[in-house]
Amino acid sequence: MTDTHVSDLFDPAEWTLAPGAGEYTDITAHVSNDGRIARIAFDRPEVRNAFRPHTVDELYRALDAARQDPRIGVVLLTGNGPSPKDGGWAFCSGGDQRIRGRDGYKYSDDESAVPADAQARAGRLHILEVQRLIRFMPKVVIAVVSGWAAGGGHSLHVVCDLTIASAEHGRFKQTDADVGSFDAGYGSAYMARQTGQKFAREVFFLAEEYSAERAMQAGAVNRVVPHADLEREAVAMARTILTKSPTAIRMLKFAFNAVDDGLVGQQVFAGEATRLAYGTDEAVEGRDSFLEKREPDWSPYPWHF
Ligand code: S0N
Repeated sequence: MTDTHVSDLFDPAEWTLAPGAGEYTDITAHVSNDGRIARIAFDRPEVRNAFRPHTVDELYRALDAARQDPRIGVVLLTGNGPSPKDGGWAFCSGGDQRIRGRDGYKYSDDESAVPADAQARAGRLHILEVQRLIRFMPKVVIAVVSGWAAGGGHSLHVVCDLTIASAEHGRFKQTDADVGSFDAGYGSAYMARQTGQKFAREVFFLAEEYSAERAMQAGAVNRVVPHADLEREAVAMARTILTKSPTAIRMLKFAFNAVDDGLVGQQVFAGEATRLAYGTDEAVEGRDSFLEKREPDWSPYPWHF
């Protein structure tokens, strides 16, 4: 696909190719012209944007690049479309079932394309590493659900901070139990925290399709908008978030996470607290007293109540 024909919803005037994105085959990665929003999209519309390990490798790299870019505050995760085969739209339909083996997913459906050093990376379920990257990056990740969110694609939208969905094409279905697969982590247990146990169990146990409107009623989707406006509305949400304090947003994200993330959640939140503390005169005195080989003078710093 050329850069000007990424997806029917993609506005080429808004975006430039992200650094290194020209090498990607399974995703597209762009940055808004002002450098503050990343748009990362599954680009396998002919299979409803199912991911193979190679897709996941690229997705991880693109997300990590966005994480490390200090200008970027919001990431839009979406699926390009429509399918050239039948016009269908998808956010993501999860793991590519054609290459699923007994110990995970094969690197590629084309064995001749597998690089020698990729053998050790085959047979993995490393979409979970992507889930953790989304969860722990100190930026807001918005799932922009342009069509089907199914299986592992359903789980990805669950783990994103916010979800905006197409009114006409946004469709949700958790097919894990249909295909002998199960996301027993964020995809299910965290979904139950969002929607309540009964709805989450119904979604997994019955594996029935449900609409974007129903997902919003259940608390799993933030906004449902006309399909043609989906990316424009997602960018507008991102622009609103970008008017806020970056430190406040990152502390809030990690505070929302902490209650469900156990000691890892506490560690992430505490790391941010330590970083803030390093900026105080009190912490600087601790460092300087060590370097100057003297006792610290804490007298200017009261025991606040
Ligand atoms: C998405 C569905 C509901 C769309 O139905 P629709 O619109 O009728 O289209 P189809 O005709 O079915 O599909 C069009 C073409 O796309 C191919 N295709 C669709 N999905 C996949 C897929 N996942 N893998 C491979 N191909 C796919 C179709 O075959 C068809 O191709 P052609 O035209 O050649 O016939 C419907 O397609 C559907 O139900 N898809 C399957 C959804 C699914 O079961 N996904 C896998 C679920 N499991 C996972 O994702 C596990 C992922 C994982 O790694 C994991 C592991 C451990 C812990 C957590 C996870 C996790 O993240 O979940």
